[in-house]
Amino acid sequence: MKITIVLITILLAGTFTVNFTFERVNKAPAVAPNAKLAAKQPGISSPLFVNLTAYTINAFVEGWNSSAGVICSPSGSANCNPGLVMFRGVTTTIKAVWGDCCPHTFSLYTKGFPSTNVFSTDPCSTTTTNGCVAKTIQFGTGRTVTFLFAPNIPQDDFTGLGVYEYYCQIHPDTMHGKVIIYKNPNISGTGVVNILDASALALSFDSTHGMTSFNAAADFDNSGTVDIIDASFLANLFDRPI
Ligand SMILES: [Cu+2]
Repeated sequence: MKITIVLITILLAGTFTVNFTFERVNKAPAVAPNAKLAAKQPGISSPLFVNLTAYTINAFVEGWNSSAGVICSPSGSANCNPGLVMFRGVTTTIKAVWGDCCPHTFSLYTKGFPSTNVFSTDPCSTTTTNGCVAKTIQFGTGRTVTFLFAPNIPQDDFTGLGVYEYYCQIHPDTMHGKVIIYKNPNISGTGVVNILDASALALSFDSTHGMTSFNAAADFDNSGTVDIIDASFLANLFDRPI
């Protein structure tokens, strides 16, 4: 009975969301489907959504997705330095578009890494635990660079979402946002968030780590419990390719 209710809830929510909320690629970016959850994370606001695994972001000294002469905080646009959403193990494509006077980089750093310690000479490694994880080349006039990355966090340690800081290494004070990382909602590996994934979540619903029914893969936010937050997250992404 419980499983049936959860499944029906997910399907109804998913249908509603797909029909009324999502924007397609090439339209103006919409607020991410999981924006409410993301916004609860400290320092994260206005996640952008192009499609589930692709973003385009504009590089200005004043801040990512700002514009020349408009510093992101406090006067910049609402989408300045947007929070980006990624999924563990899923390759995300970020196109960084040069926008102004100066060269930039798009660079990922570990959670909480301070802007004062970011330098263009920093070496980057995907195995680093305190510093630069990966970066693009410096890109200047007229250039667009494409950054591909598949995060390997969060681990199944039940300490919450994975987080990276993204910086321009040349302008880290102003060009700084957050990447938040969920586990892949496509548990079944079919390439689409579908009924198989909803079923996996339903079977584990209301369980906590340590219980036999607990499925860490369905604990998308890595909270240690498969709960309504995970169900809502899946519902928001239902029917989406990933
Ligand atoms: Cu820059």
